[in-house]
Amino acid sequence: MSINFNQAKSAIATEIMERLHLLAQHTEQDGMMTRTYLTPAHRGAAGQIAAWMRDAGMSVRRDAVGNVIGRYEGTNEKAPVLMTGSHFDTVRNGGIYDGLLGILLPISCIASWHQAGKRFPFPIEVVAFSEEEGVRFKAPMLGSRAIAGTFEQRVLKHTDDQGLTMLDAMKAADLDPSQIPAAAAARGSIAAFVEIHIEQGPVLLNEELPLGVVTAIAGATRYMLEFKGVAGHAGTVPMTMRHDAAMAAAEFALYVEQRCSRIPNLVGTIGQWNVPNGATNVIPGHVVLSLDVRAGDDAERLAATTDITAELERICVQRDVRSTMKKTYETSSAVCADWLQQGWHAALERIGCEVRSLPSGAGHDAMAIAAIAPIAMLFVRCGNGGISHNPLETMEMQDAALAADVFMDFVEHFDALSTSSKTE
Ligand code: HGY
Ligand code: MN
Ligand code: MN
Repeated sequence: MSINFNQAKSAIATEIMERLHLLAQHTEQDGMMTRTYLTPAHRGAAGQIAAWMRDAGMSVRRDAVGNVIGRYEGTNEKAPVLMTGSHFDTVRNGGIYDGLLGILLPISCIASWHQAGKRFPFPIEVVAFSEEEGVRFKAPMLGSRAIAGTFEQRVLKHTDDQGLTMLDAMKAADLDPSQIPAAAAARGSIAAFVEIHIEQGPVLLNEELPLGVVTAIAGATRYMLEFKGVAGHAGTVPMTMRHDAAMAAAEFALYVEQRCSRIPNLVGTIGQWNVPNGATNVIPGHVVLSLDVRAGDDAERLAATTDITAELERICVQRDVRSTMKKTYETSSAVCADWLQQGWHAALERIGCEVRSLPSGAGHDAMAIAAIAPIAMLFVRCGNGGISHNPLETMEMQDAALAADVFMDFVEHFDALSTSSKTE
């Protein structure tokens, strides 16, 4: 099917791409994109997003975890809201599109409707979720969990690398943690949540497709591990007498790779590996690792984590090394509502785009909101081989324009879609 690019909202796309680059200036590390929860860069970005929401004709509120929520009123204020959005925190040295596209695209589309005086028989809310990556306090999806009512108070005690607790960071940012329960959306108040996000993978790029419809989002389990051996002199302790924490960790890491290579859609990653106070001439006595295990199928993920835990024990007994393994996060896979997927399919066909459905290996705020509302996601093609969580992350303006076209068409047909979904 040939796509008439002119139909696409190129003016909106220009604005989205310009704003993505403008927001990237709110970073806490010069020369790279790092914006973690409640840092000055994070608060600067929140202020800029709020200003763009107001310019687009939305009322704006901030909730107790720092979500920035723009509301575009409808003609029937009692109708459940069509919620959209994504996160505005980033990983360290990440890309500028992850999360932000799902905030800026709807804002620019709403500005266009606002200019045309167009309202819908339902309100639209764009949520800039304050924390999804879990980088600063090792607790992901804070923003979407607060709205879903599944925020866990225990994470307030988590500390950042400087030893500051999340509670203190919130208070320093003029947030009131006692109001977090009030941030939860009322039951039935959300008709649907739809998230637009870069694919963060190579599927659409390899098949030369601009957009894709997500079928399900992979579940994940995250841990922090510590290995405790015996530090010693690198030159004098014979290899057979060592209790080397790093070698135990290395054997564990290779097992994770081997176990998670057994089936497609099961992945295991050790993203952080620290030897506190390590030195070239000292046998490591202490190693700290992170572990992230994901699969589209929850049973496969749980089988893998069971095996990995058992192997950790075997390695430590064999090497006479101690270890701890603390689960810091776990979420089941989330299925996208069929009727919403059909809504994306219909919008893609009306715009003239091929329909391609695919699962998401990456986690998204949508999986937290799935606890209280039907969800769906639209993926946008990534360049550079689909790389993400990397400064090479990139996407094309033309694909932003098509995504805006499809999103606007989806919303303009949403009332009929949600009505027909109730009669099925
Ligand atoms: O880790 C993830 O999948 C997401 O980017 N937070
Ligand atoms: Mn991410
Ligand atoms: Mn993301």
